[in-house]
Amino acid sequence: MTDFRLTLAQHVRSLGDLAIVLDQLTLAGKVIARELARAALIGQLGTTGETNVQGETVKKLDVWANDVMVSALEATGLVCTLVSEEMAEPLHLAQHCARGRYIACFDPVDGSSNLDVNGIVGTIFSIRRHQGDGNDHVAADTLRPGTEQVAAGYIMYGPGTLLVYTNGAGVNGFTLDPTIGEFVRSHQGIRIPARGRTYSVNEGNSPRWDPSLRRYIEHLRATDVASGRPYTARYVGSLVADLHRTLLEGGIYLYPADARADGKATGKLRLLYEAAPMGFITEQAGGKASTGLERVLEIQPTAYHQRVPLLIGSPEDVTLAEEFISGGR
Ligand code: AFP
Repeated sequence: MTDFRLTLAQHVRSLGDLAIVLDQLTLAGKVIARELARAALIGQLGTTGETNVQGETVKKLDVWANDVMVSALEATGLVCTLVSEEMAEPLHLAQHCARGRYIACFDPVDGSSNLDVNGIVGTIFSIRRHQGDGNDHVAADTLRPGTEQVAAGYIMYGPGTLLVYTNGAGVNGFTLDPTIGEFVRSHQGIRIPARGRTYSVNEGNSPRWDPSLRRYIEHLRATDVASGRPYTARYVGSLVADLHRTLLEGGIYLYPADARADGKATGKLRLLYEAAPMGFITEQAGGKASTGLERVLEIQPTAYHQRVPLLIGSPEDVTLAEEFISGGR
């Protein structure tokens, strides 16, 4: 007998105009998934030869997917400000601000260093209410803490295309069934285990870490059967893939601050469209997201492309990491 499961469109139906925004994001996800699947055949791999505002090499698909996201959100008529990793300044759609109700922050293709090797990448999005009452663009309206998000999610382009989102009422995952073109619920009420057995970090950076963080990772690698150690290391280099595994299986993902002088001293990941949305999703699944010293969702942003250290995952694992970093262990 056919198993009729809930589609994403049905799941968001009661969310009013937010449903329209989420629906357009799913459309963008389908279009991006299709392009990724044939990118090597249509000349879409490789770089544009330019660097973005973060000084990173821009891939052709970064630019292309950014255009898709902008078009999809613009078409809703409900989003008045768009902040993207691929745009130095926010795109302000003044014509939508009178009735524009939302600010969208997104990373169109996160983990894009995986693109040319057919690795897993993702799209991350964060939606907040536009607090302004007119069509003026006020930075203070866009630079708001993650606690004000009304929805956040990611689309993971792996063997299957999976959309995971929260609107503050738990976390659900929907897998794209390409035969019917619908995201169908595959992961209901995702809850992260209180503790895991896996850590996920770019250990190549360890010489530049604070000694407290090196001690924490050494602690995870030490054998202690009673507390489930040693942990196993897993690192894809794509936040979406590494966080998705962490959400389902538990453990911790870290991109800490390190001592480089190239702008990464405060971490690598971007607050508005990486750390804050992933923090919202993880908290909604029962986990924690921290800089090591404070809750990510409570950070007051000061710049659109601000970077923060990120420790995210199972609550007991993140709490232990915080204890090491704050000097309590
Ligand atoms: P890219 O999109 O430039 O590949 O960056 C991906 C990312 O922001 C995040 O998805 C990864 O977890 C992290 O950076 C990987 O960074 P490293 O390559 O420095 O480990």
